[in-house]
Amino acid sequence: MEQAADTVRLFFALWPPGDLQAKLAVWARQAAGRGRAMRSENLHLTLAFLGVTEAALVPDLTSLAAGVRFAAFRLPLDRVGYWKHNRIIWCGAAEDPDALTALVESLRGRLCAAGMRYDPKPFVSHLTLVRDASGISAAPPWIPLLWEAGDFALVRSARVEGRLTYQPLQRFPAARG
Ligand code: 2AM
Repeated sequence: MEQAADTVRLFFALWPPGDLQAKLAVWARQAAGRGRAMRSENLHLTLAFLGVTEAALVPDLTSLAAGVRFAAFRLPLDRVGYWKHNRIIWCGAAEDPDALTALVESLRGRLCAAGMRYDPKPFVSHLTLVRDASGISAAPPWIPLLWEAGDFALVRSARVEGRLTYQPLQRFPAARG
C-alpha cells in the first residue's frame, strides 16, 4: 500500500549492541532453512509498535520517550521458539525481568496519556530471528546469551533500495546509578 509522503512507519524497540546482533544473526542463518534470516543490523525487540504515523509527531514522541525513566537491566536470551501463526523463529527470556515489564508499561502509559496511537496487543517479548520459517526442528542447539540492555530507541522502518531497513532515529538511555 502507498504510504503518504508526510508519514513514517515507527516503533519503539530495545536495540541490541552490534556484537550481540552478530551472534544472533549467525544462529538465525543456520536455523533459517527456506525461511528468511533477519539481517544482523535489523535485529531488535519491539516494545511498542506505532505503525504509520505523521512525521510531524516525531518530536513529540522523542520528548515523550526521553521522559521514560528506567534502570538498565540484564535480559537473558535463554529461550527459542517457533510460532506457527506468523511463521517466525524467535528468541527471548523464559521470564521477563521486572525492569523490562516496567519499561513497557511506562512507555505505553505515556503514549496512551498523550493520545498517541500504537498497536494495543499485549506485549509478548521476543526478537524475531527468522521469517517465513516452516519450523524449528532443523535449527542448531541454542546457546543462551545475556543482553545488558541500557537503552531503547525510536525506530523508523523504511524500504531502502528495495530492502526493509530499520533506522534508530534516537536512543533513550537508562537512568544512571
Ligand atoms: P514481529 O517481529 O513479531 O513481526 C517491526 O515490524 C517490528 O514491530 C517487528 O518487531 C514486529 O514484530 C513488531 N510489530 C508489533 N506489532 C506489529 C504490527 N501490528 N505490525 C507490524 N509489526 C509489528
